[in-house]
Amino acid sequence: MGSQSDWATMRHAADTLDALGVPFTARIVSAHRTPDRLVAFAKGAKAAGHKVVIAGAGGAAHLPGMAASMTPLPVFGVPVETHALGGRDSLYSIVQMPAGVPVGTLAIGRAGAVNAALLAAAVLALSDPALAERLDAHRARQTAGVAEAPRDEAT
Ligand code: RP5
Repeated sequence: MGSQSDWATMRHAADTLDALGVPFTARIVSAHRTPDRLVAFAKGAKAAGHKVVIAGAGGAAHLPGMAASMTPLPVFGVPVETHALGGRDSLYSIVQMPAGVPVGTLAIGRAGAVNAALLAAAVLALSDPALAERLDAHRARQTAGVAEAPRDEAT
């Protein structure tokens, strides 16, 4: 993620990966404030053993696209919600990549962070049958948790 301030959003990706038993590393890598760290991370990500990159950033959110330009790994981008523009700035900064350098762009905020983790897990599950089973179980629990009718919220 681009900043400590992104962690409130990106921790939902981390929590989801934890729940699925997917190991990960969480790092602050700013495209603007720590560009050398970004280059080192992105260029070394595959050799370091990473399989998928989830990049969350807000505002002028260049992190996912720049990371994608320097690694052959799949990159999923999470637009972090911003005070100034509600995260539309983040979304537009991440989603409209030029043809040839893809970033799989998710929804703004928590939903995007959770779904980035689920997508990353789905990619990894293609070559990990045990993880595929855990993903199926996760989906089944989610389905079972949806009530057939609404109830009044507790006050
Ligand atoms: C981006 O700027 C970060 O991804 C963050 O969402 C945003 C604001 O960063 P802070 O000023 O809160 O560190 O680079």
